[in-house]
Amino acid sequence: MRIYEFDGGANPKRLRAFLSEKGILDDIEFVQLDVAKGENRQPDFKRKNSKGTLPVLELDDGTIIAEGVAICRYFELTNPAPKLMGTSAKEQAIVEMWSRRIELGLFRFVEDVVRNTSDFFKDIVIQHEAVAEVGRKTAAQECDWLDAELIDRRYLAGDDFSIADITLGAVFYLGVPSIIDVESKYRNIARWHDEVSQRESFKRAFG
Ligand SMILES: N[C@@H](CCC(=O)N[C@@H](CS)C(=O)NCC(=O)O)C(=O)O
Repeated sequence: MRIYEFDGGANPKRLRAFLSEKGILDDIEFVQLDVAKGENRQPDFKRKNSKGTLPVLELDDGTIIAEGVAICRYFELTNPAPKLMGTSAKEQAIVEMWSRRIELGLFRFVEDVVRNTSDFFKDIVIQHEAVAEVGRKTAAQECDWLDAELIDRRYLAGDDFSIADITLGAVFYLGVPSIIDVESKYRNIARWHDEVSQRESFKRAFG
């Protein structure tokens, strides 16, 4: 099996952190594609993933799995320990709830800011300052909400570290510190970040 990725992308980094938590990061072959040069948009790669996004998992039988969380789900089932997506029905649903809240909320809006302001993306996406501005303001609202949620919770989904925390780690990697001053404004998010940053998986993927 191999994983196609772009070294520097937040979505591939999230997958790397997940694989590191599972203890299998070093067992996997990674193939780098240069997004700046459009290698992920070439016909050869689009035959594997017509969306052109990274990461992509290619299994030994040729099966292609795109979407970072779908790839994580595959590894959660093939390498069950440690559990990162919950065990019981209730735990799995709570982890999923938090994953979606972070991905569809903070991640998306921080990504809007980065994609609409960074030179790296200027030839890759249509950029518009208004989208960046909405992203900045909405990301700040998301942080207001998240900080209050984290007052009495160690990790996002409760007492156990999960993929939801990894996704929030990817949001930090993507650019939260430059977009929002977490350290001075959001005490509980900063406390969470200080703790998870000590994990080997965060150091390897996001460090
Ligand atoms: N929903 C996808 C998003 C993947 C994504 O946007 N990946 C970025 C790298 S972080 C990418 O491939 N960008 C290049 C492009 O869209 O051309 C996932 O979760 O895997």
